[in-house]
Amino acid sequence: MKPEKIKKIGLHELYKKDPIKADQLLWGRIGKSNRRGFIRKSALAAMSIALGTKMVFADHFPLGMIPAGLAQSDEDFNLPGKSSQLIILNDKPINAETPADLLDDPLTPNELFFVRNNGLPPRDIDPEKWILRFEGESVRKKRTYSLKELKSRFKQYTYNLTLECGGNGRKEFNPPAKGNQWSTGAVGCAAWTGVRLKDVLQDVGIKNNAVYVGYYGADTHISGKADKVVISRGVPIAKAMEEESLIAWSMNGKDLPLLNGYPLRLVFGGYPASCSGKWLNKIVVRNRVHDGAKMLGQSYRIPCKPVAPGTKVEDQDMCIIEEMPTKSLITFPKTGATIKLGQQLPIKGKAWTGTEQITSVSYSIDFGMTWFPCELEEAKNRYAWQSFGAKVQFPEEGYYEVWAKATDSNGKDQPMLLPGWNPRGYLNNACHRIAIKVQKR
Ligand SMILES: Nc1nc2c(c(=O)[nH]1)N[C@H]1C(S)=C(S)[C@@H](COP(=O)(O)O)O[C@H]1N2
Ligand SMILES: [Mo]
Repeated sequence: MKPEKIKKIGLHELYKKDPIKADQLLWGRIGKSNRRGFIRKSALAAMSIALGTKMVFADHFPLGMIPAGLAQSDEDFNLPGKSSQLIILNDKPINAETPADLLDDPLTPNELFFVRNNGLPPRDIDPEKWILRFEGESVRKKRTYSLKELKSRFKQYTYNLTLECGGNGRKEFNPPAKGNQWSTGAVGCAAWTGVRLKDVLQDVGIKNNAVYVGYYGADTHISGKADKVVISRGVPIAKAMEEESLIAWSMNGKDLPLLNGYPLRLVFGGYPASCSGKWLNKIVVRNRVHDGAKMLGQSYRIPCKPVAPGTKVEDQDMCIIEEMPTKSLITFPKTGATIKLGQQLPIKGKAWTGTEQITSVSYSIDFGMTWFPCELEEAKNRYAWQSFGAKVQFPEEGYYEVWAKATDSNGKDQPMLLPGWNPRGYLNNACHRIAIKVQKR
């Protein structure tokens, strides 16, 4: 869209009318980093319009700066339904992560929950007309349900479920892996409400030969090709049948945000979040491992056997990621905090695992030589993250790092250094570290 056209509609109105278009327009012109980052020169014309007036001396405005006037008007320039504090990693498709210190809430607020889109969200969503289809070799008969029917026919459940992108932590791998350079923030835990996938599958009727469940969503391919599937992943039938596996329409008591799959999505806690299909409109029950987009090749797979960093691994030697590993994050204080010698430092964080629950968390201030136990909250349900905390004392002034390490009910804990390198940079569950400076009183 030409800048003249934006002016006619007005960016604010456009935001109200068509937030996705407005966002593509704005973020598409800002370039690839977040808006405190880099602006292309060509973006300045659009910026002037966004600012509501001509940007005098625009030619002199330094690259790498963002107009202060934009930084202030957070409400108008957010991703729809999202906080301006998310860090935008990619604008087309939209990918945004949550800084560690903003994951301190018991449940991640909707506006702070990360966004990982592989394509473009659907437009003109009418929840009244939303249909979910069931197909595939292993359904007894094809069936459809309206969103209304799902809500009225089945018992509703709410679980706290952690979603983490398989690529969370990718940024640290060396040699680097292509893809969104997530640091630590492609994770969140929300209270999801919906119906059990297994209840609906039972209602549909599935054959004994069912092996896998795959999803399709209403988002569209970045290429603009209408028939090209963005992503169609899924889970083994046993995972689909777990009590906590939901077809959900609500997050923390509210409608799903548009960017997190409004009006309907799958939620599989403990599995890579890529299994949790957004804008869900079709489920296929398969008599073999689902072979949809991003199930095959190298996507969401790791080498079946460990390899040396940089190794090229053939497709047939790559295995599908299932349970996510044990992980934790220090969410308070923010890295870089300074305290006075003699003061106790309260630390807080979250820990989660793809299997059952976390049984202990410990911290170290001497780079892993000695570890002390943290207090740990019980899991509300399986796959919910658990809060931990401790009060830390430092012996003398200087630079420290606080490290945290979680252990789950299978005895699995976290590596201090990067875990096994893999071509696409998945499953980095290395201990999280924050820097602390202790100064004389
Ligand atoms: N339809 C659809 N579902 C999707 C995706 C997508 O691009 N389209 N991305 C997947 C990936 S890779 C992740 S990590 C999660 C992210 O969920 P969130 O954006 O709600 O945090 O959604 C998954 N479900
Ligand atoms: Mo993901």
